[in-house]
Amino acid sequence: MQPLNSSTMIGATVAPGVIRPSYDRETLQASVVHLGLGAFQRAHQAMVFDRLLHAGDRRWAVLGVAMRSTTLADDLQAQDGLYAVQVASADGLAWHIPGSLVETCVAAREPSVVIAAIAAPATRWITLTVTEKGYGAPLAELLIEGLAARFEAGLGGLTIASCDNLSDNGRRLQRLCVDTAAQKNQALADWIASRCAFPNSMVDRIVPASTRDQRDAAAQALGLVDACALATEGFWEWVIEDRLSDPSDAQALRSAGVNVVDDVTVFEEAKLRMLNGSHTAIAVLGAVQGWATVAEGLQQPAVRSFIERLMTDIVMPHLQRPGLPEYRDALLARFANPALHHKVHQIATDSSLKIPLRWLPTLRDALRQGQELEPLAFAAAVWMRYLTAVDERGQAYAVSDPQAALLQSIVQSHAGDVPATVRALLALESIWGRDVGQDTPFRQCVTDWLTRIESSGSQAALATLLSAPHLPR
Ligand code: CS2
Repeated sequence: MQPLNSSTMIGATVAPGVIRPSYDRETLQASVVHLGLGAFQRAHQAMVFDRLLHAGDRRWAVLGVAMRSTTLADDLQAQDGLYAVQVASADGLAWHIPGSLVETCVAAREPSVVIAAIAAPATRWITLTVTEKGYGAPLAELLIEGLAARFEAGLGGLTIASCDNLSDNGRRLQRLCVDTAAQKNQALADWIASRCAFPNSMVDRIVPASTRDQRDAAAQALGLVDACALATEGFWEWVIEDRLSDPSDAQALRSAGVNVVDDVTVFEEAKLRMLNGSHTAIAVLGAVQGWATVAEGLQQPAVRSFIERLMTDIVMPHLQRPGLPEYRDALLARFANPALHHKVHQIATDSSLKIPLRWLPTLRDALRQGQELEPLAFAAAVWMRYLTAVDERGQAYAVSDPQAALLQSIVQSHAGDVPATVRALLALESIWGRDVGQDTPFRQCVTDWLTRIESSGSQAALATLLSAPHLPR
């Protein structure tokens, strides 16, 4: 079987029904630099840009930059930036080959390529999916070097759009860039602040990491070997703040289905707390109980009821996005999509950085207003059980988290003493804040749940949680 690339794709070998670029890719020049090449951007922003290219707007071709790892970038380069995406919706399966990714590179291996791309006259946008832990000095240095070259060449500013699951993501990135630049060159910092636009944005599409099965399915559907094939769901959403360096981009994005709004806050809060908050709860519970995927967990009525209750009773009362009951029901259906093999351990990765964004705001609101928070206290206890790195069937697993060593040493040093374990973990202010971590009733609640989980298992503890009367809706 031949590999997927520009010439094999054009040949008659690709199976009928596969949507592929009908535009000329040979002469496309990248005008978007994407930092954080991975599965998510390739099934989300890259497919939006592919729509714009299909519509004849040639300004959305992408240079995909992997921050460190070389495999994906090199595999994609060998395939001329092409890869297949299996889209699994209620209507069935469809295959797309987006064409917007025209080049790839690796920031750690060839930083000068990235800097030159940021400084290239044709570049108009930088998009980022560098994950929660990516917003530090190395990212800022890379961006600043590119932007400094742009500034010195007298070129225009850029739209720099963070597409990570962080609240206020655009403003955070702006502060990081402007503050870092100000330490070197105040004129550059002023230019970045005034000429570059950092829109807040909310991006949503469930995109599991690519698997061998996925690549086999792609080979079957395409008749070509695709080392970079992906699977995703039909649903996608991109809500972006109308704060763009070129204001006419708002219209272009809208034509491709992007929601360009004055304020993304209500969308971002709903997504982080409902979708991502539930995801993290499902992930740690799944890891502890030893099931593999989100969909597998949702098949259990108790897990489904838990997540439904978490969203309805605890999270929704503090949100403003319109149509929340429908949003919740759609999420439950998305989580249960059997075609998505979304691994719980993938989502449990970096939980110490995710909890403050996904659970803490809800806990804060609930405590402030004296409202119920039992399901999130249960989830917090499950996370603590997760840190032991052995599931309830006795299988060991790795806790993948930048703070894993600290978290696991806390759990080990207090083994057998639940109140001390809970006290020590809740004292970590970077995760629980001072207010929530030091709240005595909350601590008591988490202690009770962890005691139950340790004595009778998470399944029995969950049954107890669900047998308590529901709050009036
Ligand atoms: C997930 C997200 O891995 C995770 O932490 O919660 O990647 C989630 O699938 C996306 O945000 C969905 O838009």
